[in-house]
Amino acid sequence: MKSPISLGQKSLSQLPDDVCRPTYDRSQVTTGIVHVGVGGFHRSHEAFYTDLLLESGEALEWGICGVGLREADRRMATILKQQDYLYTLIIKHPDGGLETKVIGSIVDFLMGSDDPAAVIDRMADPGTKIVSLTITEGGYNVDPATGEFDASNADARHDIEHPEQPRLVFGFLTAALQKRREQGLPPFTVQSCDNIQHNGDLTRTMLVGFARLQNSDLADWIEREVCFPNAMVDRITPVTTESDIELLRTKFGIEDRWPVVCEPFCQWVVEDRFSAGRPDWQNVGVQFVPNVTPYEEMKLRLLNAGHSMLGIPGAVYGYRTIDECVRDDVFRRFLRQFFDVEVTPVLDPVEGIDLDEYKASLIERFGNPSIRDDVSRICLGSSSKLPVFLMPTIRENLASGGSIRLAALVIAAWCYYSDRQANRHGEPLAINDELKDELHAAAQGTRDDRLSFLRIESVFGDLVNNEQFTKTYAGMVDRIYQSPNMRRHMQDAMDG
Ligand code: CS2
Repeated sequence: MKSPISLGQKSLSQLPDDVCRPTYDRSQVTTGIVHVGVGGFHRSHEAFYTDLLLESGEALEWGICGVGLREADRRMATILKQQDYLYTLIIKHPDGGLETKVIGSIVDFLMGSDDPAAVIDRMADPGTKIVSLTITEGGYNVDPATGEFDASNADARHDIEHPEQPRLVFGFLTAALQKRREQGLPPFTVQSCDNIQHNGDLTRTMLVGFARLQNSDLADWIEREVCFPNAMVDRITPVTTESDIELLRTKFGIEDRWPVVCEPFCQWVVEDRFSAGRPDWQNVGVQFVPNVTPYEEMKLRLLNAGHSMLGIPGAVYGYRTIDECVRDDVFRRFLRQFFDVEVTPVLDPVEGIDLDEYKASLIERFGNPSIRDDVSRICLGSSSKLPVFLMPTIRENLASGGSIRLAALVIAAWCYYSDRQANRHGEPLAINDELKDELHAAAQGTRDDRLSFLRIESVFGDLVNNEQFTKTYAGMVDRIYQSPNMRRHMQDAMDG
């Protein structure tokens, strides 16, 4: 067999014919977008849409410069650089069909910790029109008690005192906006691509809150001049595995050290408010709408919550992937019942969307056997996901007298998971979460106080004071601790 071709600008023309690749002149592409947090999702979503747009040959000023702010980003920075910022997107269809597409829209990458000034300068450059973010639900530094910027965080305190050497994204954005203002440039748009309701509004509150601690005049200017469009983003992007790398090598003859895998489905619904113009993303399938709220709510409360409703009990039961959960009839019916009985009654109608079809399509997407989305990816960061994905549904059901049984069961399963750190067979389950220690300690308290886990205020707020919830929850905890056979408890919760 011929040896595989190392992915890079020079080798693009040698790739097999069935691999799509950029046909635009990448040497002419300039940075219009600076993106903070280049992981799998950015590369399957915004960079994918932007690559499609660059293919039209008329938008070469909209290239992307990636930015990493954490040491964990260094591996991505190094690999992308070695590959001239190219990577392969492997789109996996449910029937096993594969599409491979080399994406060329990322044209540069900077590490904030190596050279903060370079990142600030790039954001402040007149060519930059948008700074977009995928910093995860936990990255917004929200004080759970007030909903405002949490200034007690050590990095935040550092950034307030050292405006030129920031560590947090908000420090970088503020420094760059300050620079643009001094130079009489219009501000860039700050575009959040994280799974948070009103992600733009939240980013604005956090950034203005941070900036106010440094310079209140600048904070006023940001509040007045910068646009933060809300957006709903969607494409299931599992963690890349060694076997994906091997597949590219053996089946396509490509040596790519960090390809991205995703499902065929892709959606981006964005409010059309931009401070300094935007790419014509509408030409490549992005929807621009005046108000994204109903779309966001539908996606977060059904898709994202649905993932956790399978992934947490699935992990405890001993399943490895989401599609494995969906193939189990009990798990699949549990998910559908959660959608129909707990979410739908408290969801606002979404114009132009047939909710029945949407729910069915989610179950089909989750069941895509080629995606093999690991339950560990879903369980990761649950302490910042569930307050966004699941808590609003629970709160609204409690207020309206609706059902909370299925959600309570999953929270009880999460407590068991955090306590034992093992599945029902005793095999280890890692807690991968910023609140790891707190989750574990609170869950361990369950033996003496069955509501101990619910007392984590930053996750559950005052849920522990709701008797209707705690009664149901305590019963679920008892059963799971007696026997962690989640499948049986899911069946019982549906029956009861
Ligand atoms: C998942 C999301 O992280 C999670 O819990 O629900 O990453 C999900 O796959 C994406 O939002 C799909 O658009």
